[in-house]
Amino acid sequence: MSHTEVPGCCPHDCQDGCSWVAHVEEGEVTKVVGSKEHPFTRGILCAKVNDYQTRTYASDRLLHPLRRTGAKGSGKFEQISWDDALREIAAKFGNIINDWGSEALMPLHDMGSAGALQRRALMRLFHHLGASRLHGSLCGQSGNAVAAEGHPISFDPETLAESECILLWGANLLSTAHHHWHFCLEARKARDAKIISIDPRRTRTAAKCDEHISIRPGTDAFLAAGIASVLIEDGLADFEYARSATCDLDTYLEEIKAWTPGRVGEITGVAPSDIVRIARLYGSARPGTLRVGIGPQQSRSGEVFVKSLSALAILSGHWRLPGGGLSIEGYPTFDNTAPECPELSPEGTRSLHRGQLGRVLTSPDLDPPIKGLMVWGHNPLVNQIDAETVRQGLCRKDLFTVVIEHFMTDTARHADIVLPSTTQLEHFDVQGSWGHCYVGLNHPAISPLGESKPHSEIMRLLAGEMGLDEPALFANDETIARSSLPSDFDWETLNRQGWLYAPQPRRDPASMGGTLKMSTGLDGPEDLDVSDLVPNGKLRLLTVKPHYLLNSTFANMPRQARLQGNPRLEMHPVDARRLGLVDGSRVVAGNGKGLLAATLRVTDTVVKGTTVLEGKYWWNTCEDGSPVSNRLAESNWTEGGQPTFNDIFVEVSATS
Ligand SMILES: Nc1nc2c(c(=O)[nH]1)N[C@H]1C(S)=C(S)[C@@H](COP(=O)(O)OP(=O)(O)OC[C@H]3O[C@@H](n4cnc5c(=O)[nH]c(N)nc54)[C@H](O)[C@@H]3O)O[C@H]1N2
Ligand SMILES: Nc1nc2c(c(=O)[nH]1)N[C@H]1C(S)=C(S)[C@@H](COP(=O)(O)OP(=O)(O)OC[C@H]3O[C@@H](n4cnc5c(=O)[nH]c(N)nc54)[C@H](O)[C@@H]3O)O[C@H]1N2
Ligand code: SF4
Ligand SMILES: [Mo]
Repeated sequence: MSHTEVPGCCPHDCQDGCSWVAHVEEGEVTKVVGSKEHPFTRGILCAKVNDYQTRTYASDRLLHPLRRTGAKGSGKFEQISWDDALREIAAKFGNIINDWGSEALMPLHDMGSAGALQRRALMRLFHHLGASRLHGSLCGQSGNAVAAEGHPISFDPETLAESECILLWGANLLSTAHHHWHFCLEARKARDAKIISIDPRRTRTAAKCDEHISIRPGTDAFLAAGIASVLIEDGLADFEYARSATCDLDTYLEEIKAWTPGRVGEITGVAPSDIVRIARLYGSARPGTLRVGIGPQQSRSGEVFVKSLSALAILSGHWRLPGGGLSIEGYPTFDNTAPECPELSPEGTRSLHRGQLGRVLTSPDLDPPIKGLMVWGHNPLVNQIDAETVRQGLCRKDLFTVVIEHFMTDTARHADIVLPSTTQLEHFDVQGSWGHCYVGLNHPAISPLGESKPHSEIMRLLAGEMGLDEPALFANDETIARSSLPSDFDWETLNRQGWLYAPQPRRDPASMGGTLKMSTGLDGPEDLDVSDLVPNGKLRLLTVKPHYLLNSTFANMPRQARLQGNPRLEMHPVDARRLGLVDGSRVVAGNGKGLLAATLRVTDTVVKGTTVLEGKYWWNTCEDGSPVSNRLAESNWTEGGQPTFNDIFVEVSATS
């Protein structure tokens, strides 16, 4: 019996960037196992991905090109050949360019796959055609905006093991990046580190921490200011370090002075004695670390949140030591942009924010309007803000949409042409990471199922069909992959092993030459009324990452869907009592924009005034209403461009 083991990596949007080994028996993948040698993966994949082969072999997998036959969204399609699909797409794109100009074409991708080939390669074609470019992100954009001002927000996460106090600030590691938890445990074991969760929910992670500080969402910047004021009061601030790194320490100190633990407690809901205690623990650790998640960035206070934590980390001086400072992301040496060949895009081509699809597709002012859209690795109808506007945009009769997918997602249902994409077991790819310092490489374990194709091949075929002759559009996979790596990179080891450690040098705030701004622009305490934070009597709806799903990926897989369970809204018993709602009943959360249907779970694990939906479900998951929270979200972005997914305020009532 033939047995092979093929090194590969998980393609998904996750900071752990695992490496795996695919076991192939008689040409069929029987299991995928986490790589034992990879220092992050340590032999274990997560509960979402540890049966990845069932995704590849799923009976509802898309295996042939499809053409829409019913209304957009109806899900009615007919099977067509690749030749017909390519001919039709080439002709439509050609006509759009002739009639409306190249910028009327929009490519749209997110992190369904993180690979240089699966995510990036197709952009070569669009850049060469002069299509609208993309910028921005749906994720971590507040952190990116603050990093763009010069604030370091990352270091090698393996050095977390050297910390003496880790504040997991809005980061639910045991669900969202559980391999990072190893390094917290190492710090606990070797240095007796205290691990503290600051989160509006007692998450799986909070339950394993030394302490959980429950906080009102959106008030973290005040807590950071309160902790800073205690550091100053108790002589735990490192003014010398802060002065060397920044240009406005005095303004910051003036700003912080007013934020006494008492005042901060009123706003955040955190007891003043806890604020003082945590500040002392954090301030006297050598070093202390802020490990910060993405969830709290997804509201209008996103940038203030990140800035205030960066200021706190600078004030503490913890950046002086490895493992100390502020850690949101982590990167290997890997150029994500190069495989896209951005130089092919004509100078002056307009750029569109990838997280504003609803606005882009429906705005009467966009000139030229988008007439041709190609989406891959993204399910915008669930994941983009103001999903109803996205739906209206995707339903436009004059919009030609191509979706490249594994499954008939809500977004794919709105396509004119659906193209079947290979899964990670069927194609070659290479990827960086946004959580650690390893590059990953993926070998195909089996040939593509059905007529599915890798995206790099789709690019080459489409370029040929369009009669283009730019050589970059016909580059082979290895050439595209290697464009993301330095020329002296040890390709041979990466290729054989499937991963390679390639850390970037540690960059701390002091290395910025005293240019950083610490001041966070917080209003003074006298200007703030707690009741301003949540409109009268309403609850803030927080959407948090599901343990068994990856955003909306896997929501259609039977095992993951069963484990995740039906959509639930969690609510504190005090709120439930006030609203006359009982555990287990069907409820609707509503606001002026829409309704969300779910089952109520009454639990004191969530902070009062908040209701939590764990998960991204497809539109038609429940018979009595949709559980898509973005249907209730206004089209809003922070100044730095982060969609404010968590600024949804709702009334919750029993289903009548
Ligand atoms: N299992 C699983 N893993 C995933 C994903 C997934 O969908 N499922 N998604 C991946 C992606 S795309 C991302 S971006 C990462 C995200 O990883 P995380 O940032 O860890 O995940 P979130 O659930 O968005 O937010 C983390 C925590 O922030 C808390 N939070 C929300 N608002 C606030 C606030 O105002 N203040 C504070 N202090 N806490 C707040 C939430 O209660 C939540 O427990 O996870 C990745 N990994
Ligand atoms: N309300 C609310 N909205 C949010 C968030 C939130 O917390 N709350 N989180 C935001 C965040 S942090 C993020 S990152 C985004 C995530 O938004 P998306 O990136 O849209 O996330 P997914 O739901 O995982 O959708 C990825 C799609 O890619 C497909 N896919 C996976 N692998 C491949 C492949 O190899 N080829 C192709 N063609 N397709 C593939 C999957 O089937 C899936 O449909 O959502 C954002 N939206
Ligand atoms: S989703 Fe994350 S934790 Fe799970 S296998 Fe992939 S990289 Fe690892
Ligand atoms: Mo994300």
